[in-house]
Amino acid sequence: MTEPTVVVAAALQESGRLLAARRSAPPELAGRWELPGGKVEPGEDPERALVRELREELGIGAELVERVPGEWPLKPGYVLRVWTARRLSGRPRPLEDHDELRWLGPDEIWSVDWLDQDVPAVRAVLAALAPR
Ligand code: DCM
Repeated sequence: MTEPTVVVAAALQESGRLLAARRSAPPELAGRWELPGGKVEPGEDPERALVRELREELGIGAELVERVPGEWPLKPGYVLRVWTARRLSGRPRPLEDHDELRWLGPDEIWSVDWLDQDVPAVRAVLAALAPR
């Protein structure tokens, strides 16, 4: 059995808002919103992969805070893992794969059309961010 390909994504938070990104490709995902991220390359550390993806896709420097517990199935052979993250430098811009970014306040989280597979991940992010 081959291991699933890991897709890593970030819950970037700033001033109590969460960054959502609207996909521009591929056609079947275009227009839907996701937590920004992408595929881990063979042999690549997943956390380094996520920092790389945030630099490539959004043009920002970021550091990961903690893994959000859980793992969510994407298409067959792919799983999604999520980390909370903090922006260190740069202002996010939709450089690759996205055509719009939005910082969502607590009341706006469900105002965008998240990819089906990202919905349980976003719920887990909210649970992880809830005041403890
Ligand atoms: N993907 C997803 N949810 C995310 C990030 C990615 O469902 N938050 C999916 C979309 C692609 C695959 O993972 O099918 C790889 O993503 P990318 O094309 O961004 O590398």
